Amino acid sequence: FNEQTLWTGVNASQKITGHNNGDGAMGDYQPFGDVFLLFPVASEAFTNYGRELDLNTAVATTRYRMGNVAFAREVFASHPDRVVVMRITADRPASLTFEVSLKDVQRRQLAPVATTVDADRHQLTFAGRLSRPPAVPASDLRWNGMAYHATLRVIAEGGKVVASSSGDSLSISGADAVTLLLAAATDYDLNPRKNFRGEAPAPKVAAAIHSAAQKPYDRLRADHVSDHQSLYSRVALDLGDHDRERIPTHQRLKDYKAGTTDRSLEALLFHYGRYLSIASVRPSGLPANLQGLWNDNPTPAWYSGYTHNTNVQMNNWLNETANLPECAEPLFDWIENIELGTRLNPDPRLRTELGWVMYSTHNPVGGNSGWAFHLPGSAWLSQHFWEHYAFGGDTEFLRTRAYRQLRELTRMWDARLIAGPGGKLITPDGWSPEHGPVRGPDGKITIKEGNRTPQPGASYDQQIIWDLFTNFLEASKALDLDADLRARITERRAQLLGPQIGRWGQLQEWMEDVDDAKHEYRHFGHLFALHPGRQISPGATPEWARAAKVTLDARSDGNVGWSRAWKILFRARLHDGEAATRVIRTTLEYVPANARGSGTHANLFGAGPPYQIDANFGYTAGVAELLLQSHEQTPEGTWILHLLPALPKAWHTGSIKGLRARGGFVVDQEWREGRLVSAKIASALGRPAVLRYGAENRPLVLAKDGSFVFTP
Ligand code: FUC
Repeated sequence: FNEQTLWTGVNASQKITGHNNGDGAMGDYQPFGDVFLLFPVASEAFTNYGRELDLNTAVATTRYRMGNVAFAREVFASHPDRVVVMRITADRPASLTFEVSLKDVQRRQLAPVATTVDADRHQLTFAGRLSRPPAVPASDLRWNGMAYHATLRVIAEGGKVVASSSGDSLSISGADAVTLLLAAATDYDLNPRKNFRGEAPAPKVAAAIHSAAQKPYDRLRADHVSDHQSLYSRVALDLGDHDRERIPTHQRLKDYKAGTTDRSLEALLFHYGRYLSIASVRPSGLPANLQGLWNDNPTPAWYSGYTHNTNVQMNNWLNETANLPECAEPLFDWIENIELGTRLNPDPRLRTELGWVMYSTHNPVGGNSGWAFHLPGSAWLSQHFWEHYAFGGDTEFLRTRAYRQLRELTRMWDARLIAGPGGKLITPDGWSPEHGPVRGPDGKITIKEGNRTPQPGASYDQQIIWDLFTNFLEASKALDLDADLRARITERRAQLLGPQIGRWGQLQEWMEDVDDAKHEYRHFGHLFALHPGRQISPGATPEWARAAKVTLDARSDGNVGWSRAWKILFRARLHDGEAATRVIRTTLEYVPANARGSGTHANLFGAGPPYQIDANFGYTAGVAELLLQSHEQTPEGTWILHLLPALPKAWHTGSIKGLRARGGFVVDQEWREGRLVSAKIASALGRPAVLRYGAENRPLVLAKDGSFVFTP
């Protein structure tokens, strides 16, 4: 169970070293423990077995029959009550007899952590502190002693609960119904100044168990459902094909792979991304890591941490468009924490006079893997601050948090730029994740994965800097600040080396025309300007857009999960619903449990490989982008709300409610036979907009909280 978080810990002033696959020791996001339910050996066969997760309620249910008794279990993780709740019921009285145990899964303590039994309160508890193995010197602060605590309370209706003979579990016999409450916590705090230590976990756990135990099960469930629905119900997508919804998901995935049409499965995966974000990211917590918060592996891939050259960003795109701005908030705390952590870090590469810089990967305790210094990473992350303002219009957020990032990073990049070919401004030592050109002894250039030789004027850097400058210019205008700097940056932006079209019609990844049309690679640093940037669009820069298409066409519709999701977004921005449809089909390629491959597992987790959640979040963002876009502006800076910009032909009839657009709008759309029937636009801010549908552009002026129904 990962309701609460646990890391083995890296001190703020340390960096961790290692390779891509975590060894479980250093700053990984870790599984916490296990709950075991041990039932007597079945005397009769199970029948009618089924499991489901209801995305509308965020409750998971298991049902089965044994003999003439029907059993059911419901499980949910309650955000308002800070507990994981399981309710076990049977349709005949006194049918529940089982043993429950709770086990620590950490192995990095000096002494094993035992579970204690409180037979009076029907409670199991373990508490530990991660400590330093004898072989590790005291100076090694990576073993920073995080404290953790978990308690499971058994509430039985009818029957008896006693400590079992094994001494570390509870035995329930002859109960009518049982509710299990599980609370877990650590003393983690996202604060490098406090060495990531905060309140002790035991009182937090005791308080959560105590208050949850006062509530009847139905109340716990209702509070959980209403909390979930307050976020989940904002958006609704209907693409038809409802008759397939009765078929088990793994079967639908198999049928889909065999070529069956299942638009409702495509819609389900969209909703699942929203569900996952709601279930894993809430204000004052952490942003979703590479596995969301569902890593169950003590040696997780890439430390179950945060990679900032695509993955963290992809985890967050849906939060703005798919109407979950609350779920975007932890990212800002997280970015500010990395910034602070880099200032406390003695690593000389992290010293800057202006702005701040970072590595490509971080863990939640201030460590970085030391892998791939990532100069434009902070500028890319600052885009999220801008977007949060662009969508939500919170001027206070812009003034107090976003603007500082945009301004300081703009000043940093302004100072770093040098004159390149033709007097254009270029970055002196760029990179395109995660590969680069190498010149062999014969003078021949090949693109080598992992190569990080600095590349002046790399498109990735150039495009991120353009985006940063643009966001700064708009923010400073909105706040009416720094007119002089704005004038300077306006000029500097115009002098930046822009996207270049190469010898095979492609958008160049590097300043020199060295792209290899046969190099099928997962990263697209050079398409940043198409998405999530806004420098390239089919309407405003048709030649660059054509070149971006050539680049995309040269790579497959497949590759790792997150790469597929990004391709949906690129195709959406190119207004190409048909190409996006091809990528959607590859995204939903079924990957059986424990098989390695890219696509979707039976529980709908994106298979990286291995399982990586950016594929899920990116897919949801991609579907939203196919149906509504708002990143383009008029020359006066008014956002253009582009209705159904890339509707796939296969989704000929449907509706979507509740997507957000920049400028503080929420848009509902309904279409039939591929044509928009009507769109309702609601304005939260009363700002002007332009409505675009096909070739039609019409200005829209709405009062604050006003709305308008558009029929083409
Ligand atoms: C980047 C990607 C990998 C993986 C890792 C977590 O390094 O290139 O595919 O997603 O992050």
